Amino acid sequence: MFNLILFGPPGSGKGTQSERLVDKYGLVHLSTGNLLREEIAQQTPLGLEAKSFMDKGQLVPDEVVIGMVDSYFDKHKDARGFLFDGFPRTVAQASALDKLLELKKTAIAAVLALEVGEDELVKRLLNRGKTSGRSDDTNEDVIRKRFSVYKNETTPVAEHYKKADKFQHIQGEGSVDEIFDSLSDSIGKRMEEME
Ligand code: B4P
Repeated sequence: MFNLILFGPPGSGKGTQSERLVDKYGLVHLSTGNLLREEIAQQTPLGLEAKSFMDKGQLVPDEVVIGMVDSYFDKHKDARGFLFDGFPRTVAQASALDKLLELKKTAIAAVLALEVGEDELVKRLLNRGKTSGRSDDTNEDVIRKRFSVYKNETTPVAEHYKKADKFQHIQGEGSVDEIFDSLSDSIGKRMEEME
């Protein structure tokens, strides 16, 4: 299996690039943000709980997210590999993911981190908010809150993978095509190393 984590702050292009990468490499896309928004759309109890956190720019509790990932794994037992988008977002989620992958006798192959400046991120998210209907993208205070949560709770996840020498920075500003090419170069090299 080839398992990849796309890492980066809100609005850095994880969702945008993931859609293309899963097509190119035949990976299963696991976006916790998308899964949570599906739960909200279906008005499930999990979705209603998640919405109260997401609307404030906070993270959804670890146990909720980890449970959701676990059942997604069960539904995709034959996957050639996963692309994790927006997960893990805390060190507890990263440890849980290590354990889930260990049970499948596999591990993370690479963590690619999209680097984008904060002003550009705010611009992208407010712009998306005009058409996406996402309540977490329309209010600049909520967007800033998401950045502070990212700094405090999610950046420690990078250390978790840097220790294992699996972490690489990718320039996340530029055209979607340019960034896709940089990501593909890194993935290609990593796949060769693993052969
Ligand atoms: P997510 O759905 O993961 O979304 P995101 O971080 O906001 O966006 P992403 O980086 O995917 O940006 P995108 O490509 O769309 O999270 C939403 C919320 O869900 C979180 O705040 C949290 O509450 C909750 N949540 C999710 N996962 C969780 C977890 N594991 N634990 C706890 N809570 C969790 O790009 C953004 C915009 O930029 C788009 O409009 C796009 O068109 C544009 N764009 C992309 N690339 C561009 C480029 N190169 N140039 C210009 N614009 C670009």
